[in-house]
Amino acid sequence: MSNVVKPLLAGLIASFSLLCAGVAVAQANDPAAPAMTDAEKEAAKKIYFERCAGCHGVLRKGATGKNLEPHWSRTDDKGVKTEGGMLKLGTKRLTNIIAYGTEGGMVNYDDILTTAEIDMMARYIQNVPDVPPEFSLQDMRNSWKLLVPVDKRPKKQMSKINLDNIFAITLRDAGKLALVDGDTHKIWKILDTGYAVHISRLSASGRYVYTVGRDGLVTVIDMWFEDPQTVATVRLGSDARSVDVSKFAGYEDKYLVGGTYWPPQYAIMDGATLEPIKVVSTRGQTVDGEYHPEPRVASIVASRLKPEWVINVKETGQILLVDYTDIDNLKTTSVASAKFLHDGGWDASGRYFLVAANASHKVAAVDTKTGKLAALVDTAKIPHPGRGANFVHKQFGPVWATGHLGDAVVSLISTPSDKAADAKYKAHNWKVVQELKMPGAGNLFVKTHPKSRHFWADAPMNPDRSIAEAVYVYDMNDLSKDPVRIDVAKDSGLPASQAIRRAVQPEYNKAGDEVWISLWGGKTDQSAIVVYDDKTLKVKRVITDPAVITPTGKFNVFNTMHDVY
Ligand code: DHE
Repeated sequence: MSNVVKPLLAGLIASFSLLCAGVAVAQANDPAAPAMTDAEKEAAKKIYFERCAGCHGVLRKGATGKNLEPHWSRTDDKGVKTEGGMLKLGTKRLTNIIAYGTEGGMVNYDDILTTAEIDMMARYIQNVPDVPPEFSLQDMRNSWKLLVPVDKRPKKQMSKINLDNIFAITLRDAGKLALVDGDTHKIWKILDTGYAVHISRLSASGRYVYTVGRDGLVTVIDMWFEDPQTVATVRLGSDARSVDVSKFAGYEDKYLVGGTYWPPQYAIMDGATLEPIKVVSTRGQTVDGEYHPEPRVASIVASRLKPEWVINVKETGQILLVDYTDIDNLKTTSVASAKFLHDGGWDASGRYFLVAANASHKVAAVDTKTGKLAALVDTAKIPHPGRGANFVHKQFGPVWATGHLGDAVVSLISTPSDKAADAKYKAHNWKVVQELKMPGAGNLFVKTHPKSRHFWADAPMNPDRSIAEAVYVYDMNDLSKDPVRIDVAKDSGLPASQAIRRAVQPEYNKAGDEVWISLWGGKTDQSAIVVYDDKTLKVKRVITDPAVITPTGKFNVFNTMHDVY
């Protein structure tokens, strides 16, 4: 055994036994790795969790981002072995990559991290990854706080606010959620949540807003109070992205399910109180037949056709259809698709869920009626749909759209329809029928509305400021026309800022006549939500306030409840 492998193995064995014991692990380090003080290691660990783990994984095995282990080796189907790793790249090269990004899609951090922090991160990733502790059902139970029991909550809505048109808006770096009245454009309430809430989802009743923070904290907010209140919280683990309620008739809001990145598992809770009921691990085999120790739970949606959740497991490429009618004897269908499942949405019929297998450059479509894979569609690089967007294409009939992080296009995929009049489109089903040209790569979200003929796409991850601060609007009546560029940062009227203010995530109001865009600015800068008239594409309102810091995801209550997109 080589001198390099020996200490690594010892480190892994040590971490494995501690992992089993559920204890935080201090890893043995490779002597070839650059030295770090304990304080530097702690600081780097925090930055890694906040900025890097989402794409590269806690164990650094890679997903949307590359493998960042000190050493890695892989053998392909022909038996050819390749070796690599951070130690091979070395501090200088890694410093450059972290500072300036790569053409492969890694963003630049020179405007987010200091030179000293970049150097520290370059050294950190040459050291053996830290393995965080496991998190059991009992840990969840210990973290659970029922702040207002169900019988102490209002029996009816106490305010006159139009709840259907409330927007739940993530204030990412502030660790808060703003509830904004979509009718008056006024902030109704700002509530504390977990760190960098990732998504908000609505109860089937439209009364409760569920949030999930990157730190794994789930909160449930009751909007029936005169003044909305957080009524329960629970921790799912140390890193999470997704939640949804049960939506099948007779089970509405009975359960909540939450997925974690770390530990790799999902948890089922009581929908009204968040009391933990069951935890299920997602560790196992990838669709390529390798064991993966960290298959993270990406998007989750609730079916209305069956009492099931669609749970997408990123690294294994398995789409789990989890039947929640008997939680003690849980029945799960595993649908093999492609690796690196991420975000996705329903087609117009609500039968097929389309999910990006992002680093495989594919979209997987699962047929929730038959419980089988309907299609694996090859697309341009790194599809990133958010929930995608459905509309009827003049030439190709019903399509579902996704943008791309890695390519300057929006892909339109033909989806099946039961309508006799749509039979003529059948030959196109599950094919990319058109690619709409974008000004550059770096798209994250697309959106339209059944009442609109406009189709909106952002490009917040594009390194060019003039592209990242704008959104692009296509006319669905004539998709051969270039999109209209809207400069959201300029329209906000906010003073010039050093940090790029990324225009992110178009979201319609309930009526489908306004589009709200977040300006995701620096982590201490006052920012804004800019509201556009969907017909005229003119600014209708700029919602700003000192508390509006790093707004990102916005979730209109009605559209989120009814999957309108
Ligand atoms: Fe997201 C959805 C994961 C970075 C804003 N994001 C999702 C989903 C997943 C995910 C799995 C689907 C949830 C669902 O539907 O159940 N996101 C990740 C990451 O792993 C990643 C790449 C890195 C990370 O560290 O988290 C990442 N996401 C971001 C951002 O940086 C964004 C732009 C800003 C932010 O607030 O963090 C961001 N992600 C969003 C939003 C959605 C989302 C707004 C929901 C879109 C929707 O319309 O439903």
